[in-house]
Amino acid sequence: TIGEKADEIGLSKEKIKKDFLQKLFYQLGRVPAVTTSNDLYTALALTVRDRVLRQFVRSTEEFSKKNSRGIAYFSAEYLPGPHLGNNLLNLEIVDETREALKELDLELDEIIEQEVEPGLGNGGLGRLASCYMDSLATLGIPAIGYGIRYEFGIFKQEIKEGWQSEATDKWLHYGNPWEVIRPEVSYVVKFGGRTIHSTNENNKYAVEWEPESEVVGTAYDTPVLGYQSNGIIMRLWKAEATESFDFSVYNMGDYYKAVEKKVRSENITKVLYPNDENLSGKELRLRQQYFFVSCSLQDMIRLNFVQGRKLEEFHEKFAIQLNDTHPSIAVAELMRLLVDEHEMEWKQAWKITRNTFAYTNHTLLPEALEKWSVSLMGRLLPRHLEIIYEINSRFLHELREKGLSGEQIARMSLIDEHGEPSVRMAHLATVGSFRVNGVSQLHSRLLKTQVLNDFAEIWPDKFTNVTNGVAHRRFLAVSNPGLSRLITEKIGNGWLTDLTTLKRLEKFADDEIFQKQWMEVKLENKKLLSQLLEERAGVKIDPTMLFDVQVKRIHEYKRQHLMLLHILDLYLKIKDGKGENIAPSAFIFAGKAAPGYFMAKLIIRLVTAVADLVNNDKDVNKILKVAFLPNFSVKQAQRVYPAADLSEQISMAGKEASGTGNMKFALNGALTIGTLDGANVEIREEVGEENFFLFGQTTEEVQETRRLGYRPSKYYEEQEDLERVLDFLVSGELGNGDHELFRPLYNNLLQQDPYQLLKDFKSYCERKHEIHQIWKDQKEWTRRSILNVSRVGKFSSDRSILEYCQNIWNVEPVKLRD
Ligand code: 26R
Repeated sequence: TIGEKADEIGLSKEKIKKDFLQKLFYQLGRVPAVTTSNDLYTALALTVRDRVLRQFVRSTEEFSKKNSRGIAYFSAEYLPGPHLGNNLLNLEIVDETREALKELDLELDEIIEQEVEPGLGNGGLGRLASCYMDSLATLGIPAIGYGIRYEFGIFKQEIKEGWQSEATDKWLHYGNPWEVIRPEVSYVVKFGGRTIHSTNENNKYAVEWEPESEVVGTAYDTPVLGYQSNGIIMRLWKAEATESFDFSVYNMGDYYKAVEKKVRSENITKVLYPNDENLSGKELRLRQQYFFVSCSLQDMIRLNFVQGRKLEEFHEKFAIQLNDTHPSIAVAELMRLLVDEHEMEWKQAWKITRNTFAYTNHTLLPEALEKWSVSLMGRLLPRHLEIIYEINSRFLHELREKGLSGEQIARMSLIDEHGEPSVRMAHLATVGSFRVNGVSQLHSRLLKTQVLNDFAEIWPDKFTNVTNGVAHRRFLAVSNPGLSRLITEKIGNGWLTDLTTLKRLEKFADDEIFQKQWMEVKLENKKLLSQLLEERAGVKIDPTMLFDVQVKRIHEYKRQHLMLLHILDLYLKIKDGKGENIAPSAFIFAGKAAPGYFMAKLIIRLVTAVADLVNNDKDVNKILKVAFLPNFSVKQAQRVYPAADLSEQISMAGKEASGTGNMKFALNGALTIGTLDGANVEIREEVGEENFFLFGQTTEEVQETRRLGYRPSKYYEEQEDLERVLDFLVSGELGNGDHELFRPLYNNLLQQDPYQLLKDFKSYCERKHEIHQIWKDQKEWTRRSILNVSRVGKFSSDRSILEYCQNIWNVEPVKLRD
């Protein structure tokens, strides 16, 4: 019977309870009477991990029988979020576990709360990698996610006197029950030194790399479970010193100096770099990139041999997806391994390399396009620089043969000769890949017509699009149980594996009973978020207010300050007694600023200043509230999306490659106010333009505005409301009477306004006004909310991964079942 089977494989309530107590006793040395909450969490995590590993081992066996092409996802960042709740869902033992614990007088949700998540990424790019791991596993694709096991993840954000301050993220402090160390899976990685070119015994030209130092990378595996059975691994590398870690010092016999160097070599995987910061010259970052790429490629070559295959077939058996350019040194490293270490001819090695890699671009921002100075690369990776020069010289030769102009050839070169010579990593990735993709239709088009236009012209077929998607099991099923239950009651649970079945909700959009249930679920979620905001931000919010939310990294291009200008406009109108049309609103912000990004930090300071002003003003605080939720993370995100009424996706058009928060909000029934940027375009297309609040210039209009010589002060002069709001920034009424505090923001907006807030301000406010009128008609709002959810089936990462399979990797998903 099913019951017996569940018991046998450990999925019954009884078995879970028994194992939980055993873990508590034998692995932690505790009995239920004396435990800390962390003991309870660890015991449960270990109980669940056993079951996860069982599924994982089964899938690995299945995969090796199938012998299909394996996918290696190379990403410097992952943001898996808390594992426990997600794994329980995927094992389908949420209820059994809840019951088992209840019998011990324990509350599952409280235990889940204890988990400290791995913050091994910055934001969108890292979270996308983890969404893709979820879908790869669920769809049964033989895949492995390679990355770095940072000892300290993204910094912990605290708010002190209104400012962001950073603390180290000690996520491993209580141990990590989800990972399995593999000491036997380890590789040596070399750095620095020199290359020796010679002709060997067989009269064959050979290059030897004599490094200055070496480190060892050791694998730490975290199983990632898919829904209902499959499991793949995320393999993260940790750096350790080798025995003979430093030749120059070691040979000198200076033991303590050598130990010092040893410690330094272990620094490689110490800490994740926050993005948006000026990373040029950050040697350690290049070390990190090369380190994890080299370990991963060596691991794949080993696997290739273990599976009894020839190196010549490498590209047939593996595809490597480069998550942005961060791992793009892999192109040169694979060439080095094939040519130098495995003595393959250059031409053949290049053919294999170009048929192995595919590259995903995630940003068009010029300051985020990675470059490494030739001098740094030559010092750290002398052999790779030679290989890059060789790739480049052959490539430029090809271009000359095609008859391209000298100017165009210089633009396409892997080496940027303007100023300090540097290697353009996006060019290396593009030349070394068989496919290049952007992450939304708009972004892929801009990639082809602007940033990589020269390449798209010579290789039109290389370029493609895969619109991002999100793990809806985590961002709906796990994080919004109320809505999930309601949806499943209506249309069954097919949406868990096929999100497009949400379409079946459409016919209930006008059903008044269903609308009422829908509103009740939202209200419950809003109550929970209110509690959290009271605890963490000290702001009391009436859950019946319109929850107007912007959560994402803080960056000028995302324009958090546009939302703030609008809030101040409402504030001033209420003070003038002209607030009658304003719907009671809670404006909720969260997100981290890169520690070295002054403007972003000032924007956070402005949020807290506006919050102080608004929340403490008796004329206003019945109508408006403002809150900044500190330390945004996957865990926090899971509590925010379910409670949002309005999703703010207001970046300047052409700047947000895709956005993925936009999808998570819509999936949880928030309506969107947004520009025609990134995936907003496609969300609007899906939900219908009448159900999406559009504002602002298009990408083309933005570019035209700039071309014509944008003068932001024109809008200040022409629009009284705008003038008043901007002047208010430096009136001394914000930030405890300090006139100068927000002056840099004020000056920036009036003088440059690179993201054209002032130009879009008017249309933003108009849309907001309309939103407030519609909000007053709760039935209409709810109808639109239901329609939004029923039409966002496209944005599951399952769909994205299927597109990668079909259009890029050329693999078939294999569904494995019990
Ligand atoms: C090189 C360094 C400065 C750096 C810059 C930017 C490192 C990392 C980044 C993060 C970028 C690449 C990123 O996270 N991009 C985001 O990727 C998401 C997933 O595709 C998109 O949804 C989002 O629009 C995009 O900003």
